Amino acid sequence: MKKSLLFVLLCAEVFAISSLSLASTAYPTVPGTADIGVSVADGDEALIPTRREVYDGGRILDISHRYTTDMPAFESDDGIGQFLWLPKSMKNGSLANNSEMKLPTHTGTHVDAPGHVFDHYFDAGFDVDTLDLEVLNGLALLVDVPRDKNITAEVMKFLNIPKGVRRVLFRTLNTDRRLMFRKEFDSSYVGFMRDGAKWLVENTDIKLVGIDYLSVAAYDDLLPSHLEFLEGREIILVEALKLDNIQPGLYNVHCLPLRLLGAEGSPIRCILIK
Ligand SMILES: *[C@@H]1O[C@H](CO)[C@@H](O)[C@H](O)[C@H]1NC(C)=O
Ligand SMILES: *[C@@H]1O[C@H](CO)[C@@H](O)[C@H](O)[C@H]1NC(C)=O
Ligand SMILES: *[C@H]1O[C@H](CO)[C@@H](O)[C@H](O)[C@H]1NC(C)=O
Repeated sequence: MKKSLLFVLLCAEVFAISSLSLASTAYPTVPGTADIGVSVADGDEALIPTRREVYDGGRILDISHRYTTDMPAFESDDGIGQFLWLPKSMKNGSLANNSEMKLPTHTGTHVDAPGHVFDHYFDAGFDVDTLDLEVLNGLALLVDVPRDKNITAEVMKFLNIPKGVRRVLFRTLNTDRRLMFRKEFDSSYVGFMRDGAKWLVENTDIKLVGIDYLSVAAYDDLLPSHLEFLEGREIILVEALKLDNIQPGLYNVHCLPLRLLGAEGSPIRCILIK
């Protein structure tokens, strides 16, 4: 098993090198922050908040996308639009600022629960509150997928992910194309074709499937791939991860959804720790 894991890492390395130059424009610019906050002078000092993608000298990597009005929404050209309001503000005489938010649960970096595509699971209550935190937290492999294909059974075989690997973050052409930083939804994103999803379910121990655009399923196999993954109620899908500028390899992943009773999706904060 060790030997084949090494092989995966080596393969991943090769693809990483080819994608490195494309991804290197991602930082230090922090997309989506231009319209948030203005630097305010407080006495002599300017108050400028820090926004980061990595913490502790690179040990902790934030792989969640920042929620912004211009982030893409599924099948929309307009982005997610306004999602925050400030019904109580200090400027308006309130003691504190209290904002409200409204957004679809499958927005930005998010998780899918079995009720997403199975109505009887939804009715039975298989919501995001029932997802296994052990699956969502632990050793994870970040792999680079060949850039010229969707994730088919053939691609899954080629990736040769060893038995025993339970969490895999699939980095694809979506990251190189910076699709999550574009307001317009793009249906040509890379995702799992049905046979790729089925192959993963039948031939691997993977229980957490992470991907770098709004859906793990390719647009052409949207429902079939979701059905393959979620039918067994063991696999957790984490979508729209931000995987730019990270070396492929093993990390500890930590993903925590909100405990939304009755919801088949939830925004999720995911980080990697080296
Ligand atoms: C301030 O309060 C008024 C009255 O409740 C409301 O109409 C207005 O929208 C508020 N303005 C802001 C900036 O919250
Ligand atoms: C992946 O599939 C989508 C349709 O779901 C297609 O538009 C796209 O070109 C495919 N990507 C690659 C790299 O084959
Ligand atoms: C909170 O209130 C302050 C002062 O009224 C205002 O400048 C600020 O914009 C408010 N906070 C947010 C998050 O809008």
